[in-house]
Amino acid sequence: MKKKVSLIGAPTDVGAGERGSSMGPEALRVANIIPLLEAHDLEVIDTGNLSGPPNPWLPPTNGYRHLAEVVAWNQLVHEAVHAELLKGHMPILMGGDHCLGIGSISAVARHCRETGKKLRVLWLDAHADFNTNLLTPSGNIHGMPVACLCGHGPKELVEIGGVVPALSPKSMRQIGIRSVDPGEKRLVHEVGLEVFDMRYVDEIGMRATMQQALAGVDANTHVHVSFDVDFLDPEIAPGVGTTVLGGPTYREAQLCMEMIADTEQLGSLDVMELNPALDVRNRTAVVALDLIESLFGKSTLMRRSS
Ligand SMILES: [Mn+2]
Repeated sequence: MKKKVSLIGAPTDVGAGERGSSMGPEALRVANIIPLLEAHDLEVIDTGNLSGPPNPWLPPTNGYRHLAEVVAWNQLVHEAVHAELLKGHMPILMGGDHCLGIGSISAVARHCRETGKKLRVLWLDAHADFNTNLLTPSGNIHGMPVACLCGHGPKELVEIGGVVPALSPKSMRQIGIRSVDPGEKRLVHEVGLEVFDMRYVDEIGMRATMQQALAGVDANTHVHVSFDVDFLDPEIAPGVGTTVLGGPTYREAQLCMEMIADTEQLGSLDVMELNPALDVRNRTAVVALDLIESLFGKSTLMRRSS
């Protein structure tokens, strides 16, 4: 029987500092996400787009921008992702800005608790997304999802998964990080989050980095990938709101995805921060999809699959 994959569109940019990631789901559809996944022997169900509150575009209150809207969107995402997991489908959340990782990953963690699975979250991002309202320079909640998942943040977001913290920092590995605010850095160290930043990737290479990030993943592990498209070097992926120079090259990113695919434990995926308003002829969506195909076992090279 074919594996079933459910696409969930979350067209919002309420957590971002730049408008446009709300168009991300459609950009992925236009770049053919459905037929491309079907070509990898998957049954693809497009559940359509979630419908949440509009972006009021207001300044921060108490260090948060649009907290009520962010909460509403994350509750919708949490329920949608959890419902697909219950059906035995693999959810692919099409963002949307990365604040929605709170709803998505809290749902995956809840599902793992309910089914007795171990969880490994791979956070592919230029940013650690570990800000709090006291540390944040901007108030944009897309800089805070990992902190919220680990129990640091507003009650409404921290409690979305039913258990606090929704995620133990021990379950997460961050890869590709190259932009962290000073206060954020302190907190990341304090909670003991394992971060493979770009310096690390430069020094030991993507292969050894991924071997470490995937160490301990076994047949009872649910691997969740939270793919912020700004993980990639802006040279290949200009269509994001917060580009940071010095990200993984195309080949490095391919290797990263291929090594995740090799584990055969991918259980859910977020594709976040794709911003067609900043893109060039949808090329960032095309690159993101190319990498997603590798995550689903597309073999670009000469190896035989076993
Ligand atoms: Mn992010």
